[in-house]
Amino acid sequence: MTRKIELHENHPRYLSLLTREKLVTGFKRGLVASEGLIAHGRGECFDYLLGEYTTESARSAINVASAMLLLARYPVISVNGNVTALCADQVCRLNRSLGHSVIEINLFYYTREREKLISEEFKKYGLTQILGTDPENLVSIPELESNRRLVDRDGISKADVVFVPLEDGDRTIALKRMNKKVVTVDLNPLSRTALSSDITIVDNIVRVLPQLIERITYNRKYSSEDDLKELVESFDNLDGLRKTLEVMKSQQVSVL
Ligand code: PTJ
Repeated sequence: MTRKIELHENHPRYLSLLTREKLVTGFKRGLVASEGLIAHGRGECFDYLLGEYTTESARSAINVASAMLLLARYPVISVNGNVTALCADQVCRLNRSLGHSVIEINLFYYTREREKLISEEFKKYGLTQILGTDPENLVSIPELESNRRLVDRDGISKADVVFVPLEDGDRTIALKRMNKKVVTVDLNPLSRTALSSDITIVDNIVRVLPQLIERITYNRKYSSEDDLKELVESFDNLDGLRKTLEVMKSQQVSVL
């Protein structure tokens, strides 16, 4: 039976419902793991506490992330089912705006079929090369048991900076042990990924990507290499997380 829901732009939760619908559609199409729906629900809950907007701390983290990605020798963008369903088009735009990055598929709940569907989805947006799909080219991340222990020899394995939105904690910590710089997007400021990354953008991935692309374009044009280095070196990730928690706390108080 086909289910039909009508979304009206003037509904107070229009954007949230639209995003949820993208996830559900992605699940039905086989892009998203069933666990991805649960992960999205957790994200929605933190977004609600945040007030569903890009905070000052998130804006600052986005700016620093743009600097780190521009300075990177070999940046890799890691994608999973949720990221694909929500914003494959924006990920491709991000990749183009950087010009020296590559995209790699890394699935926590790995199936060959889902990997293939995700790969095809990215091709729809003009991407010709996607890493992580050739078994001959995969190498193990040391000390990591999950399915994501395998990374591409030409991708994450040789990256200096990895952009890993909606990442699981074990894997982020493993990437740090491999001396990678890690930039993440995670609505939960208390997750192990948020706490162990170099730059954590606590915001919804659908709001982050357009702003990150805008900052990359701006900083490439107007900031010197020294300006970018200064931005990265003076950034304090834990301070940003503390400020975000304060926003969540005051948000709760203001509605009571
Ligand atoms: O496609 P796969 O198999 O690689 O699986 C992807 C998921 C997301 C299911 C997998 O990586 C997973 O289980 O992740 P976690 O450990 O649940 O972590 C996901 C984090 O992303 C959580 O802290 C959520 O709060 C957060 N999150 C969920 N949706 C969003 C989000 N953060 C930003 N924007 C979102 N839209």
